[in-house]
Amino acid sequence: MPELIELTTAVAAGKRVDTVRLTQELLDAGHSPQSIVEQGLVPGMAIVGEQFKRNEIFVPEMLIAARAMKEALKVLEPLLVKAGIKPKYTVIIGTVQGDLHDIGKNLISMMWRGANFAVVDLGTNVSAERYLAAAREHNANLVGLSALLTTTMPAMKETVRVLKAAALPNLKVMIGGAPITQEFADDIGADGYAADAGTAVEVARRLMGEAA
Ligand code: B1M
Repeated sequence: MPELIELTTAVAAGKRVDTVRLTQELLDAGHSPQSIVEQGLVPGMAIVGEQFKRNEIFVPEMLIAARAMKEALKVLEPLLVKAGIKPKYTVIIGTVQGDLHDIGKNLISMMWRGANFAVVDLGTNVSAERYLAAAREHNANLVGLSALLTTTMPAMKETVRVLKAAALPNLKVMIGGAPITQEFADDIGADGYAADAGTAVEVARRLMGEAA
């Protein structure tokens, strides 16, 4: 039976075929999809980040690791997203303007779908105006903003400002991403912050007035 650490090593090395195989084998061995993501795949991307910071690898290697992770998430997605009854809440999600990182955002999107939210995913590099237009069009209950770069945190602040200025009834705004903290969320007036995908479900439910 494979160990989660083998999956971490495979994704960090960008070994797509091994990553997908180990993901399936861990599932078959009884590991939950959540534990595979949180204890297998995410630590692999953290290793990649550290290596990049130390100039041991460069953007192409990061991309190859990201591709391996995405393939593994395709295996897990149907299990994370249960076929549910009609969703009660509509949420918009996207990565803020200037930021192209989408793995964390995709993970939150999957978890929210699994929690029976209707999710409209705007992708990456989303301007404040696009978030607002989508919130209006879909009569959204929640807008989720993701940012992975310290340089795109100002775009997050601007998006929160634009959404709050529009004063759409009952619209909540939630933020997250590696450089984001609760303190930053409080500073820019976001209604909620979550550090990871599991907490993102709890926080979204709480913002909708549901028990987490
Ligand atoms: Co980039 N990158 N990257 N990158 N990249 C980071 C973020 C970095 C920390 C690496 C490093 O230096 N150690 C660094 C940012 C430094 C900083 O700003 N302080 C960095 C850099 C510098 C860059 C470039 C500028 C590099 C360059 O070109 N010189 C460039 C920027 C491009 C751009 O966006 N304009 C760049 C490019 C890329 C790739 C395209 C090669 C690739 C992205 C591929 C893709 O996403 N499709 C990439 C990758 C893979 C990474 C790392 C290695 C991994 C990111 C990831 O997917 N993590 C990353 C290092 C790291 O994070 N340790 C790094 C796994 C994912 C599951 O975690 O996204 O954090 P994460 O999501 C988590 C939480 O943050 C949270 O929940 C998720 C699940 O637990 N969360 C939310 C996220 N969004 C949320 C929203 C919520 C709630 C929670 O509510 C709405």
